[in-house]
Amino acid sequence: MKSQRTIITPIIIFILFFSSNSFAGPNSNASCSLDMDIRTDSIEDSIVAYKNDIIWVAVIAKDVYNLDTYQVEIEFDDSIFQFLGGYEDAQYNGIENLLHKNGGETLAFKAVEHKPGLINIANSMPGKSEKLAPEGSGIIAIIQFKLLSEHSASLSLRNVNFLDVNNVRDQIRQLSDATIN
Ligand SMILES: [Ca+2]
Repeated sequence: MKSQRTIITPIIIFILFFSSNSFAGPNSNASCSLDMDIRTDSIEDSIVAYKNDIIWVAVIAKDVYNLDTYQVEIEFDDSIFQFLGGYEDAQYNGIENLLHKNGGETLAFKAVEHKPGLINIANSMPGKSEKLAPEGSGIIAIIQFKLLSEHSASLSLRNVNFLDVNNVRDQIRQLSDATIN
């Protein structure tokens, strides 16, 4: 009995150490939110809009560290929102993607409606450069919707993953949803 315990204890310690380690990467304190008004610098988590309005929603990453790659899903009621398109940034409006902050390039930005009511967003920097990978906060996608109804409804973030230059993945737990009224 005693010998069994001496074997099991180090295994448990190893599992605890390993699992806590794998959940606490460099972006474990980062967060992600939706800004319903891209014309202002502050984050508006709700906006008043009407049927047939076109709305531009920014996806904001906050407090990232050496961000290299991200994946984000937005869930919505497709009887209220019609997905029109997704963009990496809006440089004509002076809005630059966070990954471009240090002069880096991006590869294969995508924002597609994977199935009705679920948009899948992904973007990445080619190569691995700590110099180019950004710290801090900024826009990581801009999504355009048309409103099909007058009902209030929400846009929800889910399955948000940030990867740093060493491919360490953090699933982002601090997610803020947004609403239209
Ligand atoms: Ca804003």
